[in-house]
Amino acid sequence: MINSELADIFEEIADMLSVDDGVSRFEVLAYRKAAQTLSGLQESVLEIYKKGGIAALMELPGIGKGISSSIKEYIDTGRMEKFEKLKKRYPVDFKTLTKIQGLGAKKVFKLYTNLRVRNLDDLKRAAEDQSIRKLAGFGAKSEIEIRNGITLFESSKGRMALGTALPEAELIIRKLSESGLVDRAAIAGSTRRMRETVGDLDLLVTSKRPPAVMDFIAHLDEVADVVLRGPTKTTLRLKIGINCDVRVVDPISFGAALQYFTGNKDHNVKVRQVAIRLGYKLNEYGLFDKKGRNVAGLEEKDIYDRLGMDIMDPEMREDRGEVQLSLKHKLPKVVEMGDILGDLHTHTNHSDGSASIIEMAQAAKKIGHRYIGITDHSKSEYIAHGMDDCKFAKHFAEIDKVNDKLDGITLLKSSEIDILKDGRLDLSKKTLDAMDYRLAAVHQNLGMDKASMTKRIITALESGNVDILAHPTDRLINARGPISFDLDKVFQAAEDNSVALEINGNPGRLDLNDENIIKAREYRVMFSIDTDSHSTTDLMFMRYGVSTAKRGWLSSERVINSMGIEGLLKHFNKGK
Ligand code: DGT
Ligand code: CA
Ligand code: CA
Repeated sequence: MINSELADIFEEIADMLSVDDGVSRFEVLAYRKAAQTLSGLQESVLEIYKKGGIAALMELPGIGKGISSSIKEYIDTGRMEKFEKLKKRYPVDFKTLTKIQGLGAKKVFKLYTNLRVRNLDDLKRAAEDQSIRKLAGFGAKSEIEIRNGITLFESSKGRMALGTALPEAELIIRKLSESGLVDRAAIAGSTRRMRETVGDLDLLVTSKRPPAVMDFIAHLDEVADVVLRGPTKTTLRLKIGINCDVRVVDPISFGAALQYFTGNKDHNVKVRQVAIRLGYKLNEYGLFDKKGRNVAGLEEKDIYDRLGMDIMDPEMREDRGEVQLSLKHKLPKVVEMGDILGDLHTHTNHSDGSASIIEMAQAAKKIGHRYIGITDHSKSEYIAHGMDDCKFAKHFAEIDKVNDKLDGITLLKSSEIDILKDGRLDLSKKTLDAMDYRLAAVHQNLGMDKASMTKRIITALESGNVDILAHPTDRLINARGPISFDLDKVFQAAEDNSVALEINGNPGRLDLNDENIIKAREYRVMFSIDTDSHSTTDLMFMRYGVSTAKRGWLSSERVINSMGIEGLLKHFNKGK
């Protein structure tokens, strides 16, 4: 969707401006904020602009006059003059290079001016022939980090983060639905299972006019190329850099096709084995008895019913034992969006967020939350404008003031406290005690060895001053691997010290991920599903967190933010 194109452009503008000492930090920040807003926005800016013009754009958080006119320029002409000019001046692929672990814009620029590194191939060469380590400010260690970063980047290439893929799939589905050409339309595949990355999109529709549907999708704005076109299946190359399979299926097969193309493949194999055992044949056209009669296929549920199984959420269809449990009617009940009563990890413009406290509270109320925890950064995160003890005193007073004015939602005072290298927290006991709860995270010195990192995290958990361990592994999807620590030891320490583990729903993180949730569930720990919002629109990331929890088979009883405010505060105050 155009949102991600624009977000990439603004991010790259920010990168290019940031290497120029003559440009103010605020201008750079303005572009980063805009990029952040756009990448979190679930509705297409093109639609927003069509409906409400520049004024509607300017209502978006962090989008001012200049940036909204740049958006308009891009919508109208497909180009942005400012970007083109900067690109001429810096013929460097900032977009790719800054994705490599260990490289920010400034370092990329240094590599360009000193070693003429313009793209990934140049970077590989420079890392291989050991010229990076000779540069001031780099060294052997950072050269190795860069080399590992390149490997990680290349191994993830081709799979797109769910946070980009899902809104795109939803946009195309909506366009198909509004076209008047289709009767039913659905997302299938890994996107429907809410896997953290997606290889290609799989869409299903029913239509009385399949050729017209194929024509329609081939001409969508989002399409770069038609890779393959058949009478009922078209494969598109989308501009965002991912393929999309669109299949037109017979209405009586819609449920069967949805079941089949949702997968995953191993789940399908197991379900098909059940069908065979019962004397049926199952494929994407339906469930058929021995005589070849179609006995189910209209709805997905009809198929599972007929096989004596309970239908499960798509997130659970990963062949992790769900087929066997479903046959015994013993599937666990997993957390749902409706269970979530609040968000315990959000930022405001008091640190690196773009919205004010009251704006965040109102936005949270609007989506049905009963409470929202404000967790602005602590001082060690100086890049994110982290606050010291003195600033926190004022900040909390401000939250109290806003809270008094609010109706129907409660603000909770907290912070995303930095866990220092030695495991200490970087705020005073007095500040920590003034909070309703304490969320802590590792942000710096990520390269520590396993034993030291384990000790560092456990020291923090044992301090008695941590209620939630935020984004525990600190990985960034497709960009940065997890920090290295002993998961079992940390989960045990979380159990011993009543620290909840976060499931960070920010689609760039999804941390803990499904596999780690499954592992952590073995311990008597609670979980907190949060968004790590940096703007009001980011609050919508909750669905990614909940789906990740579903993929980890987590029940709502294990989720602290499914509690009402009284229960939650009681939980935090236990043992104090
Ligand atoms: P992806 O695209 O790599 O993120 O993962 P999926 O799960 O979307 O896989 P994809 O697009 O290759 O196929 C979509 C679904 O179609 C897959 O989840 C299950 C079904 N499917 C594909 N190939 C087979 C197969 O050989 N056997 C069975 N039973 N199902 C298949
Ligand atoms: Ca797929
Ligand atoms: Ca596919």
